[in-house]
Amino acid sequence: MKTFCISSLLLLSIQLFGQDKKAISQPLVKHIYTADPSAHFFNGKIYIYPSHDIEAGIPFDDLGSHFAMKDYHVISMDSIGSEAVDNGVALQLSDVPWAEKQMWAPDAAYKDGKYYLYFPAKAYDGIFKIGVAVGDTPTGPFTAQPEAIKGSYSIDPAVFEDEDGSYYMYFGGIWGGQLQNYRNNEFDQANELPKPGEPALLPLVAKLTDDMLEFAETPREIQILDEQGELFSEQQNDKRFFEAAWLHKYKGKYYFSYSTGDTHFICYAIGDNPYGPFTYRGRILNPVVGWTTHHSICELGGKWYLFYHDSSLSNGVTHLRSVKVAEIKYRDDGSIETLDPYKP
Ligand code: FUB
Repeated sequence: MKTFCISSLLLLSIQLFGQDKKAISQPLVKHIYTADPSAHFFNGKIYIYPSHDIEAGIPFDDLGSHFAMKDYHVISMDSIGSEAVDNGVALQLSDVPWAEKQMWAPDAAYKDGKYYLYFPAKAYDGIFKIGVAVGDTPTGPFTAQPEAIKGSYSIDPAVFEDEDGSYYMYFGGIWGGQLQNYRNNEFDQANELPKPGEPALLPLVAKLTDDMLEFAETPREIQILDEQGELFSEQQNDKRFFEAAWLHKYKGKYYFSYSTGDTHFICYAIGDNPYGPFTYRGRILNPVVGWTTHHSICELGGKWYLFYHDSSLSNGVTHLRSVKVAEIKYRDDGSIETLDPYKP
């Protein structure tokens, strides 16, 4: 995630273009800024695990330092359209021994009576890692493990429970998310983004241990292929992975979805197992107001919903976003209809 001049241009064009357009959804809560929603249906209720955006007074930079979040709140709803309740602070930075700053996009999972909150943050060496905190209820409070997950790195964890009871974490994000500094799971500051014609960087997946606290295996790259079975190149930035991974299953197929970052789309690719490869199928969400786009997908009462964010409430301030929800529709062939977040 990164902010630079082109982002202002894009934002402006969306706002100008959007003068006669109306947002298809309103922020779920307006008393705080929330972003990066990971939605789950636990015990008959909807729980949303978002980032809690704040104005920390940190100047914009290309590393996203102005995304200086310090805690997590869990939002709950009885059903789509009902009141969204802020359940207060579920975990704060000062209670995470290994983390120094920037609590970015989290996710949560449930297993055997416990709830697990997964979150990225920068450790004291300036490197993003992914941590886990454990709670007895979906809204916390959560108690952080003393150390980050061994072998974890970068940002945007998304945890998927498969029907056989296995849990997998998907993660990774380039630019501010530092994925470009890794090759074969090893960090080297000298590593950079691939050149335009080279294969784009890929997201990672790792199965979790039975206790949900560690990786059960070395993270593996996830291949996202075009229709010819080729990997996308770095310059195919309207289709290649940037950040914000999510995995859901629909009619026996695995749908891997993600943000393209600097082109601001939420795209998806379909595969036959949790490790991929996944074949690109299209866009789920067109660009929103604000530079970042991030989402989750959840089935509720037989309908499918996209939880996403935009910066409309803050009049376009990139790091002050609001979580929204809209229904998505599948076609008979399993493809997803692209959602336009603003309609005439
Ligand atoms: O909220 C901080 C970062 O912005 C997230 O980790 C990215 O996915 C982007 O939404």
